[in-house]
Amino acid sequence: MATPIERWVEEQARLTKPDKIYWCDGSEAEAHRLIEVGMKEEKIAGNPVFQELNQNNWPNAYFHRSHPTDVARTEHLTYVCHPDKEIAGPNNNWMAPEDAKSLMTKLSDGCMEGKTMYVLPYMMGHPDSPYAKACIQLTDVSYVAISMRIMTRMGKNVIEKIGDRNDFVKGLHSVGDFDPDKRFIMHFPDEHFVWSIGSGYGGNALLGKKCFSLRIASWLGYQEGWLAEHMVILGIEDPKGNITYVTAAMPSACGKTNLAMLESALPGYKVWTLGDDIAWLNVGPDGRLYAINPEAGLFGVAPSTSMKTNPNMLRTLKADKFYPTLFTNTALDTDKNEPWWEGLDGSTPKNLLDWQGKPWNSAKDTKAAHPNSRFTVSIYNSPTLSKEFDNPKGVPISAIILGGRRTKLIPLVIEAFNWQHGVFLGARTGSETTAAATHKEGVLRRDPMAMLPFCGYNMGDYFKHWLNIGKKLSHPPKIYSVNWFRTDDNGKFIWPGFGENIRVLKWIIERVNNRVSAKETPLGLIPDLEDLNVEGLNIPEDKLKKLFEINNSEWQAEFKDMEKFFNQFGKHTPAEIWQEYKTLSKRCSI
Ligand code: SAT
Ligand code: MN
Repeated sequence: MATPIERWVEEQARLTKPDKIYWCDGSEAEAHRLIEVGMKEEKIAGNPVFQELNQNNWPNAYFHRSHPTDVARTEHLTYVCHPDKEIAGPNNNWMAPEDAKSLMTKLSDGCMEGKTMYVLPYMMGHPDSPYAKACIQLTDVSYVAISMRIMTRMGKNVIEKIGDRNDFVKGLHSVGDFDPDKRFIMHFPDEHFVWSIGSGYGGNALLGKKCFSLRIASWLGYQEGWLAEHMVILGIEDPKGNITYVTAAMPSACGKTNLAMLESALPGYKVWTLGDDIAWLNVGPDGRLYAINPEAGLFGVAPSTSMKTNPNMLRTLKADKFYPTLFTNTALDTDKNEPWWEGLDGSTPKNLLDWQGKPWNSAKDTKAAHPNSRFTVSIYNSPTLSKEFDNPKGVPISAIILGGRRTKLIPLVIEAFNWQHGVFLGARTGSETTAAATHKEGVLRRDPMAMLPFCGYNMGDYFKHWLNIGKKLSHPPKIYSVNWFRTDDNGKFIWPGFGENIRVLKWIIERVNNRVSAKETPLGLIPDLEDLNVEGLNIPEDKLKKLFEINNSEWQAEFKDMEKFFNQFGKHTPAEIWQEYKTLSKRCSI
């Protein structure tokens, strides 16, 4: 008798018509074989899927060049297919599940002809964790199979774990013919099913990542009483050896990965990494909030990664441990056969191919590496990996940090008065866009808890869910808003950022451990300046004060914008959020 997994795989194979079906076991020997297949047999836009890089300087590293139109997530082609549009909310593209399925069935008919279908059994979370989920993804390219081996815990044991259950998480993926007009990423939250065609890019194709672990998991969490969040998880060790665990949510280009692997500028302090992208947060038996990272790898932006911005990431990328490490759409130094990107330490190599494989020189007005070029590397390679990473229970969280990029208004750090106020701080979070991403600098986009593209249901209901989780916690974490990006009158960043951010983390852990007091302001609690260690930074006192300045007249436009944002969700925006909004606007009135 066929098992539910076998039956489901057969059904998908009848539609997609692969030449072969290969069941992955997740072993290292298999990864070597699949890399060989990617180097010798499979091609994307005429290029081999993998190219071996200089193994002396970059152990286990392989290069991948994507289809030129397939370099990032495509939010406008991403749909959340709840039966009712209102459940999806204004924050999601929506299609009725039957319509989405008939469209996808048409596009998928025979899409794997001439190819191998890889069956990938994987866990999101440690297999022994009560919070982990067993999943099966199908794909038709070795790049995705290998990437999933790095990013998740893949193995045959998952098949045994699922056994004859039917409720496993399902993902059907095909790169199709990479036609952007036939590219769709469809989510069916009630069926725990993601169906994606036309793209091989991380967030569109590694279906355990944003698609399942955020969009669908956020919906599961809403129903089951937990949170799936776009957050890093880290442990901060003080000079006495005590470790305090925190999570942090930030929109892209705000230094989330750097924070997760921060190299402390303060002696005696150390950061331990548990995750750089996703946290699942559950209420533990002791009334505290526990975090696990469902992933097992890091999928980070290469440009700007250097020994200055993130030395621990470079150490991770060079570690000779987990096989393999991938570089996607970086430039190639052809003399050394090494990956290269803008911002990497050292001088620009003489002979470079750009991310599309064309000779490049620095006189050109283009970037050699694609701005969204990526590395895919196992978290086990990280020298800062927390010893709690594999703890099935997760780690107890003492502080939740919510950040954005704001040149004005938002102080360096604020502590929320209480959980409800903290949820409001997260809900109002906005970030200014950077030139690299949009060509329009300084445009403010609201991105609550950095979840706007990833919340798989109505964001108004999501705020309510956060408020409800707070009620279940007898020892809730304190909530903080941070902003590393405030500028002075000349438009220069006041705060040095990077490893110096430990100074803010130090204040936060002193607060949660009741070691320092704080000053009340209309926005929340801020440090007494003598409690913020700025020794050696040479920030003049007037500038330091500017980091915390509240200018009521500047806030008026902010209130209008917030109101417009919260109004979008209509009756779904909780009364508590409006209450916090009104209290704050009254306190900051002119
Ligand atoms: O969506 S991905 O995980 O591929 C990258 C991102 O964070 O945008
Ligand atoms: Mn992310």
